[in-house]
Amino acid sequence: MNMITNHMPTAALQALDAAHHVHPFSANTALGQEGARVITRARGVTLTDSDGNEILDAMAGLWCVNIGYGRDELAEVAARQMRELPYYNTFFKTTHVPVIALSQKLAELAPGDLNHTFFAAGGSDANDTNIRLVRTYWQTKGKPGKDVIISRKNAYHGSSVGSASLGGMAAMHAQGGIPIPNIHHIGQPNWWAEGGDMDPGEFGLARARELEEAILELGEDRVAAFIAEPVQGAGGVIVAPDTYWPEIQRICDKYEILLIADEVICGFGRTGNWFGSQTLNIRPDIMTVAKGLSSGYAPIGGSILSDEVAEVISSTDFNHGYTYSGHPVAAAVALENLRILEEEKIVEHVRDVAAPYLKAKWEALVDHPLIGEAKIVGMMGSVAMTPHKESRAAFAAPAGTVGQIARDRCFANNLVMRHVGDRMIISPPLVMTPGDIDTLIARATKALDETHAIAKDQGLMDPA
Ligand code: PXG
Repeated sequence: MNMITNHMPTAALQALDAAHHVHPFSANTALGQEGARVITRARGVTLTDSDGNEILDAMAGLWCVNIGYGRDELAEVAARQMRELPYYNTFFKTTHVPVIALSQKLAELAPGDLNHTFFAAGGSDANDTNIRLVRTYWQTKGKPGKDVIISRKNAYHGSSVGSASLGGMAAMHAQGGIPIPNIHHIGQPNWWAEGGDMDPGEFGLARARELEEAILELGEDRVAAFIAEPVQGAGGVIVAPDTYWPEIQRICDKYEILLIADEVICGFGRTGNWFGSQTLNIRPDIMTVAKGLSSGYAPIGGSILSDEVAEVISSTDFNHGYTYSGHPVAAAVALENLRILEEEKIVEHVRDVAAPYLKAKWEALVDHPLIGEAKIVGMMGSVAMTPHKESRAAFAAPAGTVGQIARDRCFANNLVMRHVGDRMIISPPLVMTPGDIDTLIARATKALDETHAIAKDQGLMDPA
């Protein structure tokens, strides 16, 4: 049997990695010189690396391992499905049992009349589907001019040409000729960084009204849809002020545009409900899902459509699909993941136990000398590091300088906590116990103390 095991010394694995593997979102030459950390196994909420270090994973992989690592049930379901039917397509008048069962289950779990799923292999391709889908929807309804999609600066919707165009990451738009035409970006509801002298409520309203201004400026007859993450994830876990989402919903209701909630991170329990749209009380026409759908055990994503959107799309030949749309092994794994989430009441565990416990400890980090703001919704949180809390100042050093130090101190303390610029973010497995959360907070605090000491030593505590 061809097992891929940790059979070489770490340095040899790192050298081979540097020689032949091109990492995503990395400066690969510099990474090759430093050596990538080799992760060899994981159980529960803990990763093990090739040197035997045990690391608490407060990012759930890449925001996805909601049920935690090492669940044999998923491995067994995958093996069984591979033996029964490893692959078949759903293009040419065929279907199969796993995709039928998963579609039905998603219709049951998704709110309102979101009852129909178009499958992809992840979030990027699901959002590409959404671009083609909303434009085809309006074309089919006799309004081909409605082809502009409004999104937000600093949003993350994926890395393909279409989904990265939807996203609002300036560094991504600087490479490779994106965004594609007819994508319009409005401001993000990031009060800490951009709120100026407004109070958070005022600022939330102002940012939501940018949607209305954009619709009026572009013309309602040109706007197809608005897409947003209920809580921005990769942008730094940006939690909008309370005034924001009700106003966005009002605007979407008033004008004839589709609301796409990108639930790739927020879905499947992350915010304390099955979907972030429920936590934020929004009524999307389409939800993008991926990540927590399979807890990352198999690549799968999709677009969940309302009855009305599905009816319009189904009335035409939608010329779109992926080889792996509804892959039977991924669908079977996702279904087993949903069974575990449901039967083990993991969403309830988040809502009633883990999230309230984490929230109290996370928000107390605001008393740390380096932290100016601590935000958390369910099991996704962020803290903003600052040299001067009162003025919400950024550091004089380039954005991310202190963040990178903090990230490295976390790793040194056996904690995976990410940085986005100078914000530190977490998105741990949903199955964390209060004991795991105590460990997380203790390691995070130690890493922040060390970061503060280094920043002072290196003269990095000057405000911009
Ligand atoms: N939408 C959202 C909201 C996401 O967070 C995608 C779409 C794209 O999904 P795929 O499966 O194509 O990756 C994502 C993915 C980061 C990071 O640095 C975040 C994601 C992916 C890679 C890195 O936080 N989110």
